[in-house]
Amino acid sequence: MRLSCGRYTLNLERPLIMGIVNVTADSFSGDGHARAGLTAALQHAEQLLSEGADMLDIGGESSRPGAEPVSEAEELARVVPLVEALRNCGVPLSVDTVKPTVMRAAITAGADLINDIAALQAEGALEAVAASNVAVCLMHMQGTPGTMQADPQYGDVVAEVTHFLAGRVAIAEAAGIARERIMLDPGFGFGKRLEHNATLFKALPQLQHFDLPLLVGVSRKSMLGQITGRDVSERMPASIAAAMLAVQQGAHIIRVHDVAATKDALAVLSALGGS
Ligand code: YH5
Repeated sequence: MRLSCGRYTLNLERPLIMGIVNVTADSFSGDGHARAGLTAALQHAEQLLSEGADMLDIGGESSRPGAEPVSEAEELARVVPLVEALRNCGVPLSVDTVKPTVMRAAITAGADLINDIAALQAEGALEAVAASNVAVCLMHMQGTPGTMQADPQYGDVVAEVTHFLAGRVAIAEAAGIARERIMLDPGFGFGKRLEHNATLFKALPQLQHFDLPLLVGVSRKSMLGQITGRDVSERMPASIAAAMLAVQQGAHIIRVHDVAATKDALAVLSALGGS
């Protein structure tokens, strides 16, 4: 399996680690100088690269349940300088955004992948990606980040997620985004209770039927807190276990906070595991 990803063609025969880089503090002070948020994010990115991240996912707007929305200007100010600073870091750069203006600016600045939790449903998002050669991750979400965890409801969660993703793939292809540029993500925690997440997780092999790369993001999420009773600061072991299971179930790319630990676990899985 391969993914055409901006300046890169990724070979997905081995699982790849996507390291999470959040730029969430304000990037600019009143006098226009970059502030702590940007410097901290750049340092964090460099740390993840030194730990062996295969790609970085840069996000300027938190999509955690109930998080505050960020203005377009603020998101641009957070994301674009970071992409520019990292564009020659040697690995593909993903940008986690739902905003077409941010997509276009990030692509111009050097992004190779748009990671859109809204699966290009915003007005102008399909066109922003189609006009480039970057890859896109199409993710399933029920509702919006502000309210998605209030009362998620499904008849058949696997059927609904599969149906949604199939529709978005068809729309993306019709808009001119080649299949080679598309990957899929069931969106763990996005409008899903623990039972929905567990059902979907066990159904990951069924999502192989798209014959598209699968991205899985479970690192530190509430579902792991519910399973273990641990606070977010103590969820690394649970995150590693879930990431290894995801890979065994067919995930090609795992989106994680803890790159070094995940890399060790993947090495053990590769040496001693089934695949
Ligand atoms: C994802 O799954 N997730 S942002 C709450 C947490 C910890 C982490 C309560 N962007 C995904 O990581 N993009 C996010 O603790 C994503 N797939 C893709 N493609 C949410 C997140 C998180 C939320």
